[in-house]
Amino acid sequence: MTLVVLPTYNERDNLPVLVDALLALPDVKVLVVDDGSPDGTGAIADALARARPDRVEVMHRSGPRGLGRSYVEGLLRALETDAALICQMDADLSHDPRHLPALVAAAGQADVVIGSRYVPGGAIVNWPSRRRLLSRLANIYIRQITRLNARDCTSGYRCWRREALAAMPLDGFISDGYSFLVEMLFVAAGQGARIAEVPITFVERRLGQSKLSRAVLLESALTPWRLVARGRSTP
Ligand SMILES: Nc1nc2c(ncn2[C@@H]2O[C@H](COP(=O)(O)OP(=O)(O)OP(=O)(O)O)[C@@H](O)[C@H]2O)c(=O)[nH]1
Ligand SMILES: [Mg+2]
Repeated sequence: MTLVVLPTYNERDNLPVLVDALLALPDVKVLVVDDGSPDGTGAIADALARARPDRVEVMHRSGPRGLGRSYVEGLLRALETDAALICQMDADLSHDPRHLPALVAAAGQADVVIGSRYVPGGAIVNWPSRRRLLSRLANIYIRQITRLNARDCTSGYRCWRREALAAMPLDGFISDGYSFLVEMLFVAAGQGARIAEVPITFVERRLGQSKLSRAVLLESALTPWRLVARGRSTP
């Protein structure tokens, strides 16, 4: 069984479409981690779970919201299930479920598979050139500092073998925003995980709003340095 963890914050229009598409795939279950969305995404997720209790589960967070914290809680819960593969993806329809079978297939030969915009065949639809440049530069920056090999270190579309995920000390992670994704790859690579990439077409969200703030961007700029510093201080 493959379990897909979906962090949500104000995704009321996107979540039902995404969950429907995911449940159309065989052997896939969904875990929604909602951060007390003011737009009522949590209640919509509950309704989806009531309709398909065998395949949809919802966690409701309270307290400070955060993508990283949501992932920690969701992934730890995912590890309590019998899922052999645990996936993560954005809930704003930027990550098309039609790519999921390719990620799952590649996990036969890898510990983590990245749905990648920056390998041959990958693409981005509806991003202005400024946003493309920012993402490109972010990846060059991260690769230079962390020495990670992956082309797309910031993609949130991934498929993990459960053993690789279980080996990571998720509780001890230092980042909370989007850089949580970079930290996951960095820790996995440090543990010798085999990292693979398969091309995806990323489509910018059409509904709802981005949560990319200045604070999140700053954290993303600092995290690679903090990761290598920590890497040097622990044997
Ligand atoms: N649980 C939780 N989910 C979050 C939080 N911030 C963002 N998300 C979810 O994380 C995913 C990615 O967030 P987005 O706002 O789409 O970020 P982005 O893709 O960089 O920005 P856009 O290009 O504007 O979509 C979406 O499913 C969001 O709902 C948060 O604080 N808590
Ligand atoms: Mg998005």
